[in-house]
Amino acid sequence: ATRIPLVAGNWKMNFDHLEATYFVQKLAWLLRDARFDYRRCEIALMPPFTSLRSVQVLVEADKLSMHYGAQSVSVTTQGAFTGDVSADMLARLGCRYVIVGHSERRKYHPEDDANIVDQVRAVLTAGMQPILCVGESFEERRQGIQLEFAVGQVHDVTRDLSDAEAARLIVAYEPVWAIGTGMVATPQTAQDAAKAIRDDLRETFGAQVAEGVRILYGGSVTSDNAAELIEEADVDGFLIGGASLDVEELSRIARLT
Ligand code: G2H
Repeated sequence: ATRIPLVAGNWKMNFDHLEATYFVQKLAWLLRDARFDYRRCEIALMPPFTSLRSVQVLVEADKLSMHYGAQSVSVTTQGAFTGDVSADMLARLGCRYVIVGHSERRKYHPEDDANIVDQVRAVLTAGMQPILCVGESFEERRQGIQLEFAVGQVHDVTRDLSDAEAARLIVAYEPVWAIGTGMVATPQTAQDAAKAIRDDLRETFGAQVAEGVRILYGGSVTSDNAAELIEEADVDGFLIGGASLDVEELSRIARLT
């Protein structure tokens, strides 16, 4: 299968709507100057909710070949849920992706596996694609159970999906010890996890689905390590936090991917 790599910038709680506008324009200019081929590598930005509309307006007005999405979503469709944003609201803003189950959401908000299953379901129902984040902490790695752990997280959340739903899934393997620490996983570590996840998807959903699902690596990705990580057979791109806040750096990573 030919999987088009995805470079996704997870801005976390950074960039208001004006900063987002500036960033997207600058990124588009940099990539145009570099004659970047968006068909070879897909680019997506995940701004905070408040900046999504600005990104949408710019992408539509300038017909930019970038995609964008949100960092989380409500599991309910509408009603008395103060502070929540529904999947339909995001879909109507033109979002293609929603990050689900990022370790920071699991840590700072009550997002457990049951909630994450419902988020995945909400995203799919609204016609978008979930970027499901999984990955072990240092403790699981120390115990040598990192692969079972990450595979188990994917398996538990996705096992009730239909094959057609699973085909729209994107998985981001983000070992918690590598997030924002500057301690990037080695290419072999990233490949081992991505392969184990793909093998499990193959068992559950068959070869066609498993070969099509993109598995990203996340955790301290920079332009210094992206090129060797993307060489790995089962690493199909990146979910990038810190380095995605520097427009020159993000454009470098996209060109290396
Ligand atoms: C992991 C990653 C982006 P960073 O959270 O999802 O962040 O690249 O800063 O480690």
